[in-house]
Amino acid sequence: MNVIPAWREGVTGRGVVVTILDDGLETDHPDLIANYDPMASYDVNSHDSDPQPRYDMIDSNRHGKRCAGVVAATANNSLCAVGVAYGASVGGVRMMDGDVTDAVEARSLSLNPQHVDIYNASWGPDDDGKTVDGPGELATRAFIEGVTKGRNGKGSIFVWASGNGGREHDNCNCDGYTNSIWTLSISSATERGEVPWYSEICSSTLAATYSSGAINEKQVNSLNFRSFLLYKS
Ligand SMILES: [Ca+2]
Ligand SMILES: [Ca+2]
Ligand SMILES: [Ca+2]
Repeated sequence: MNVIPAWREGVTGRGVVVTILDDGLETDHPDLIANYDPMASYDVNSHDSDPQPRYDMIDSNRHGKRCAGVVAATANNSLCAVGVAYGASVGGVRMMDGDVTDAVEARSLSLNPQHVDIYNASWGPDDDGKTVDGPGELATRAFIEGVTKGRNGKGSIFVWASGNGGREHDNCNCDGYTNSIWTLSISSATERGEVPWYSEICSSTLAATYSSGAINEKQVNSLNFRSFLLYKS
């Protein structure tokens, strides 16, 4: 990702607060605990302040932790990975592990907007190649409030995944979250710089970054730490 020259200039994400709107976040993960920010975290699904994921046998709620690690896993601790912005503070909003209603989305998108700088989301309409949908009334209001009043008036930053419906020929232009003027829509590239099988190609995409490729290419790889311990035992 050509990120090392940025680190050398001292740009590590220090002073920046990111929250991951997803299926939860392992707050005590050994590679996240140092950068974990409770003020950037909430559990919308269970109405409490702890976004710890719900564990099951197939570790289905690992995506939020995975995103948080890519952003802000701790550097130089001889553990796991290094986040692109390893100096950033990171929190998680648990909101995918239940019905994702307009109210759930709005609550997540408006968490502590004077503290959180960047909201990272990878959800939206079904990636089935036939659903055209976008944010409802409450989520739309949350976007507008965020970009006009968040970050003390500088505007909240909403980063959006462009979608995983490539196999179904889904098109991210038909996704009202990625094509919104209030979000930055980010696509992915394989380690060889090619379009991955799941990727959706559309004009609302602002940038692309490396992510998992095909089975014989590099993947973003992770388990929840507690699940990892379970598998090892
Ligand atoms: Ca909880
Ligand atoms: Ca690490
Ligand atoms: Ca899609």
